[in-house]
This record gives sequence, C-alpha cells and structure tokens, in this order.
Amino acid sequence: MMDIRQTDALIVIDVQNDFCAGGALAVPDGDAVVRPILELQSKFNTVVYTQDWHPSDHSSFASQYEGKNPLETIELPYGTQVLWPDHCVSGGHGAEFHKDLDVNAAQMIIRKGFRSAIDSYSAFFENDQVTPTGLEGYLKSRNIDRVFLCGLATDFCVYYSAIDAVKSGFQAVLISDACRGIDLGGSLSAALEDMKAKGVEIK
Ligand code: VGL
Ligand code: ZN
Repeated sequence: MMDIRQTDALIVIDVQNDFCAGGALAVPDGDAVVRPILELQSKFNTVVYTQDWHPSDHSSFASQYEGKNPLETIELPYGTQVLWPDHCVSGGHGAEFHKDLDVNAAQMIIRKGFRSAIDSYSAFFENDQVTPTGLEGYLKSRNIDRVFLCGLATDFCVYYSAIDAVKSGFQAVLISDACRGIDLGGSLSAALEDMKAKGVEIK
C-alpha cells in the first residue's frame, strides 16, 4: 500500500485506556485503531508513541473550576482551552496504553501535558505553540523527514501533531483508518479540512 523508507517514522498518538471504550474520555470506536496500528507498525523502522500524561490538578480538567463542565471552554494565558473530564492522570490505569498495542517495539515514548498550567495536544509543541516537547529534535537527529500519524483523537491530538509536523519541516501523512475522532461541534471535518489546507496528506 505504501512505500516506507528508512527516513519515515510512525507516530502513534495517545492510544490509552481513557480514550478507549470504558475510559474517562472515550473516543467513539476508539479501540478500532489498534488493529490497523499493529499492521502499520511492523513496516516502520522508527516508531514513536505519545502518551497524554497529566497531573491530577491539570488545568484542562473541568473539575478544577467551580461551576464548569466538561466540553465547556475557558480562556487561559495561552488561549482558549476546552475543558475535559479528568483523564490520563500520570501513573493511573487510564493513562496506560491499550493492552493490545505493541508498545515494546517503540523506540521512543513521548509524554505530554505533564505541566499543570498548560495542555499539550500536539506531540511537537505544548498548547502555547512554542514550548517544544523535544520530538522535533529527536526525529531530525535521526534523519527522519516524513511522519505518518495515527491514533486518537483525529480532531485534537492527531490534528495538532500533524499540522505541527508540517510546521517543523516534516512531510506528514494521516492514516485515516488508524484514527478516530471526538467530533465536538464539527471539529472533525474542520480538522480534516485544515490539515489538507496545510499540506498534510490524508490517506
Ligand atoms: C486528547 C483531549 C484531551 C487527545 C488529549 O489525545 O486527542 N484530547 N487530551
Ligand atoms: Zn489530555
């Protein structure tokens, strides 16, 4: 299907218990990404997993604000932030990877969102859009020039990772059948349109 090169990397975004069936922020049909990811992963020499990894008082949690509910928004110093149910608390079961993934074959696991004051949807930059996670340097120092993205959720962490990949100078390819979205008020089609407009190849 695809010609995978030595200079390609697969980035598996946030396939963790809280985004799968029964999780605190379950993405509709989220578990369905596991099988295509396993298939894809065996073709790549470089595999990176990301892990949403929040302190229990994280500023993206609605529970931190009197009278706020999940999916409402607030203004934080870096911009508008969607509020979420408590999810992916560091060290907890919800933050663990889906048990059927082959995480042991990944060379790199990048954790993000670990500072209380700032969220990080993207695998490359925190939500202020300037604080790096270190992934760009890791990939570039390994001569990676193209990334394939999959995982959860298409319209949040996968989306921001894909556009930041392009911004950081990588070619980016979204593997649609290995992604699922949350789709908050049309966010899924908006994310797909924006990715296309910014040069992300949608497969
Ligand atoms: C995500 C919302 C909050 C994601 C992470 O992985 O897409 N979405 N934290
Ligand atoms: Zn999160």
